[in-house]
Amino acid sequence: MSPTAGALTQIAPGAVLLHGFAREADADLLQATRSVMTQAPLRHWQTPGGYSMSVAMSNCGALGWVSDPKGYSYAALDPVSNLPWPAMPACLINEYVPGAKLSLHQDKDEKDLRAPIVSLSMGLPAVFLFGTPSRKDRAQRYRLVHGDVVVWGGPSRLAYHGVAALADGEHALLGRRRLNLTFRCVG
Ligand code: MD3
Ligand code: FE
Repeated sequence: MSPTAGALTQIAPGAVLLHGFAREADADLLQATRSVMTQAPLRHWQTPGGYSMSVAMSNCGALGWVSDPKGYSYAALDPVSNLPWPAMPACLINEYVPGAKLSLHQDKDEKDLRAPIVSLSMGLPAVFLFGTPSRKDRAQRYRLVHGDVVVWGGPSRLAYHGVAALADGEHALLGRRRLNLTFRCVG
């Protein structure tokens, strides 16, 4: 069972899980997200290691996160269409289909690491892995469900984190997938 909507879980100093915080707004959020994904289609970026990511990504706002064999960056244009990203709500959109995962990593491509990252989960539940700023420390597991919002700041901003391979399932609103939106101060 997930905690009831409105409950808070302190994950670590600077990291708070707001259970079901965005659930009532889900239809509006999905509509806005669909509009972004129509303008800037989801893409499987190539990593510097030469792999194609299982997570599909889109962006909106002034700068969007992209990757190619030369490295990661925040770019003003979608490298595929060469068009600017759709207007705010400024965020990175990740789509997970069953089996898709995101390996343990730190988010440090943003210019001002004092700003927190806010994430919103929609659709199928995910097992979120949350470690510490040291790669060697074992990661804790948290279940993130539809409508959950997490704020990651302060001492948690540089923690290693990832998403375990998505389990198959069917979500009433989103279908067979999970969307994750992250709002970040990048420029
Ligand atoms: C903790 N996305 O896009 S969101 C990512 O569910 C990313 O798609 C995951 O990690 C996803 O980089 C997790 C939660 C999140 C985002 C950024 C963080 C947790 C974080 C930055 C620092 C610490
Ligand atoms: Fe991340």
